[in-house]
Amino acid sequence: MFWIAFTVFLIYAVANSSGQPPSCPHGWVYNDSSCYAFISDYPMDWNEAMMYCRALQAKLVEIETASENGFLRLHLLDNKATGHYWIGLNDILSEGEWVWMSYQQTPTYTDWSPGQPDNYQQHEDCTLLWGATRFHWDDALCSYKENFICEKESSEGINIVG
Ligand SMILES: [Ca+2]
Ligand SMILES: [Ca+2]
Repeated sequence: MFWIAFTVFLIYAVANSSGQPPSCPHGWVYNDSSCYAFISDYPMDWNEAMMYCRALQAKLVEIETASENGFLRLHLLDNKATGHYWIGLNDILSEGEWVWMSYQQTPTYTDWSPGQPDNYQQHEDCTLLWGATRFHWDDALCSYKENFICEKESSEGINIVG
């Protein structure tokens, strides 16, 4: 009996010793070195959402890979999220030239909904994860009040000295 208990303890200890646990602020969700806040209680226009994330030392989410995109969509679908979620992609400066907000970088990965971006009525410059297409992307009016997602780096592996 002792050995069974000891072995169980060992397996438990080994399983939990693989580095520091990823660290995100309370209420944020961890994935692959980033922390995400899904904010649906205070719908905001695109600019307000960007400022709100900034105030949290974060940015409006920037999606660089299919795996990050898949994680976000799955999280929304799993949680039966409704509405739409702003992301940090826009073509405000130059129509049709989409850039991620923080470094004005052209996206290397996109996941537009069928027929999007359509710049409907020549006024759609901001991007959201569109509930109607299970959160594939759509360009929309920046002034719409929508939910949004903030992203920041997790504190995993960062040693605070002093
Ligand atoms: Ca990202
Ligand atoms: Ca559109």
